[in-house]
Amino acid sequence: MVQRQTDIIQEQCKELVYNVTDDVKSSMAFLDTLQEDLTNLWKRVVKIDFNSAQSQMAIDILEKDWTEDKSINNLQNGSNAILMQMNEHAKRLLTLEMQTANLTLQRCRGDGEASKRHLQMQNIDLKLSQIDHRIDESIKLYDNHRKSNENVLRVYRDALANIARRTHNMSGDIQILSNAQANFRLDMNKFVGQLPKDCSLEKFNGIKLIQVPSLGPLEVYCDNFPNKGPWLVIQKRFNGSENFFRDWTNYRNGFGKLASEFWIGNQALHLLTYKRSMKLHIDMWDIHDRYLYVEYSNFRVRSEIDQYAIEISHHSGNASDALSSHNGMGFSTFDRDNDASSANCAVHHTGGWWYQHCHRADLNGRYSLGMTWYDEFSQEWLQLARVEMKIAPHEL
Ligand SMILES: [Ca+2]
Repeated sequence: MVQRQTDIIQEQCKELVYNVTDDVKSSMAFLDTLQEDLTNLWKRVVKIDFNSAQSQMAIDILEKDWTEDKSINNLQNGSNAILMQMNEHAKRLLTLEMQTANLTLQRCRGDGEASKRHLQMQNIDLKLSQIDHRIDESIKLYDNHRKSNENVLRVYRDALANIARRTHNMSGDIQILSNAQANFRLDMNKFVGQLPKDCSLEKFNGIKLIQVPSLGPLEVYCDNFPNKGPWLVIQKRFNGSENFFRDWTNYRNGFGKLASEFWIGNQALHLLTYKRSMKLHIDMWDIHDRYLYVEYSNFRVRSEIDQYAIEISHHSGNASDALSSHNGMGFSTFDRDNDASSANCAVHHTGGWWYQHCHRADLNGRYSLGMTWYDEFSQEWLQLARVEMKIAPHEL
């Protein structure tokens, strides 16, 4: 843009200079013409002077002859005619002098115009030099900006190239990690797939890792007592160290420690029992350390949609069947009242259980005197100090 404006100004200046130069040339030619005219006039004046001098000589001769010639009147007339001619010459001379003066005046004016144009040209030269100076500054500024922009652009391109390199390297790392993760997942699935689905192959008591369908690997406690196992322990209490007065979510997910007191969780219970029939064995020791047990050859827990309702039947054992009366009941916690009572049995008995109206067995009730079993054989409520609930596949 600056370059274009500069070109336009230079063109205008050149045109102006050309015009002024033409004017000066015209003035000089005009002056030369005037000079020539003056020279011609001067020659004519000199000629007139010469004629006047000759006329004067003729007059002198005539005056001399006048004293001798009697026809003086005729001479007088001739003299008058010559005087008239002289007057005419004088007039023409005056006129020429006036014309000369006018020409001189015009020449002076021409000189003034030339000076004025000379000053204008000087001003134009000054402006041109100022414009050149500004153009130089603009060009320098433009160069500086261009260099600065080029530097910024170079830095930006370098940064972009670095990012591209790093991204490329990173994408390689990501691919490696992704492959490693996929391999790990395959290994993990393979490993989990090889895990047992229960404790049936375990020969020793302890914490084992099994595979629960739809849940994945799960640590459980396997127990070889009694000898009709091995058993997968779903609940254990023996010292009241664990709080069993918990909400629905806690009972769904399970709580406690496998090496101590715990509840395996209603969701795991459902997934372990809903596809194949399991048997439930319960070991009980009352506060007098008397051992009792019951066993149900059919035990199943329904899904959460069915409130983890219990299905239980086919009792055996040295304690009577107190749990079949809970058959079909949904699980209840203090925040989910699924019992058959107008009261909230979970709140009333500070536990979570398949309460009905409210219960004949409450193995998750308050540890101190609330953990009970109604034994019809002895027709008494057993006050339990220790309980273990455990399951095993029905076919064993
Ligand atoms: Ca109720």
